[in-house]
Amino acid sequence: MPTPNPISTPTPRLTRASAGARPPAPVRAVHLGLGAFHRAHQAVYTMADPDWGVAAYTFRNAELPRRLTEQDGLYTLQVRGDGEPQTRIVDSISRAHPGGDTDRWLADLASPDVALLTLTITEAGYRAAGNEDGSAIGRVLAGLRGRHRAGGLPIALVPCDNLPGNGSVLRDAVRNAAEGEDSGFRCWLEDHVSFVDTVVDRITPATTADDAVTAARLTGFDDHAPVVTEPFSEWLLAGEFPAGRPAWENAGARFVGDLAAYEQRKLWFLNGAHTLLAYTGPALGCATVDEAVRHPVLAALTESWWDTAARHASLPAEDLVDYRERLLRRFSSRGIRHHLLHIAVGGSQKIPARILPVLRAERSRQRLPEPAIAALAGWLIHLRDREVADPRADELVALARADDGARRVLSAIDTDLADDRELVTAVDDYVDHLRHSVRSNP
Ligand code: CS2
Repeated sequence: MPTPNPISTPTPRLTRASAGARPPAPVRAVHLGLGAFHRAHQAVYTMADPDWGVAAYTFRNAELPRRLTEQDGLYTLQVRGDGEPQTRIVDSISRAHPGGDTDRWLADLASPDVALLTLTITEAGYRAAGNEDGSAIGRVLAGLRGRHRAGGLPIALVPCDNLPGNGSVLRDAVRNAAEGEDSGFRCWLEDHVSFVDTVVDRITPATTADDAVTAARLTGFDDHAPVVTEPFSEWLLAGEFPAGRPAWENAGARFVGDLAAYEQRKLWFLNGAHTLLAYTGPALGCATVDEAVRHPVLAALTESWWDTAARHASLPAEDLVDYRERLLRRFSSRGIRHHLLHIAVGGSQKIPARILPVLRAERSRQRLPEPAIAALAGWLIHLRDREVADPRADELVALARADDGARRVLSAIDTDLADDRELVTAVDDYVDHLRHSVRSNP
């Protein structure tokens, strides 16, 4: 890596030649959902095995594949703890493509060299109707159909989104979408396509313009696609890789028999607290996670959420104590500005995975857990007052703005909870409580 250039010389654009990086590795893995998280997580694990290159696709962002292509797939990862960021040039992406490059997508998935497909398509991506070509599942199905026709070598599908049982969710979505296809293809799907369960973890906010300036200062390269992330990273996987896989364990990935307890810990403790803060923090004037956990009211709500979740969690109490301490350190880090409104996206998919299992367990014991009620009340305020990004936005906003909004919104995600009058009243009261807090914290 060259030393940063003096101001007068132009900063060289980051490419394999300028960075002295190895040539792109042969493509053996395909990724769908190229964004910051894939580049801070799976792509970094894949770097640990130089025999594996990734062809990464995105349907959301036409600009990013163009920028990455100009940089031969390279980008700077800035790992921000509390001190100066550590940088690393990531070189495992061999090619980046816009999702509209259908011929390339089909060719990659049909290729005998390709052994796996990883996905980060958001929680909502798994619910979209599969047989329309525009949905993520539709595209996966088209790719698998082509692979079957091209000889049908086996492949592993590795979803990396925060859903309970993400491997089974993907399997069901793909198999449902394949209903009506010929039985030869459907049998092949059963026998030759493996669906791997995963727990993924690395807090990775959206990149800002300042990040490119910092990347240039620290590396001496002009990088139009940098990524910022935290030091912590975890990847747990359970399932088969019938055509092989990179040695991800060399970068710390763990292959385990059963993920359920870890998945619950991640979804309830980390993601659940995120969702709680995403909907209550803005009401108390906080914009980011680190600001929120420094606010005394929100810090107490977070601890109370963790105490409540711990009553129903499968892992031993000591494990959870350590996990909570570490989470609090991760959330408080000033190195990362993780915007609450970003986490607030897609509540209809996130709340059922993160908050409702604990709430139901508490209601079955006749308890009204304040933090879960606060999360629902905050969501209601969000639906009423803000611009909502959610696959069910239109429906939810209309429900939230009706007279008995709390009951109606709950009925959209869980009809039993909507019939729970005590709960609905508690949520309504908490909306008033949060609104009063806004007035006292302008
Ligand atoms: C966050 C996650 O935006 C969100 O919903 O809760 O992206 C979270 O930062 C990651 O799961 C951390 O691994």
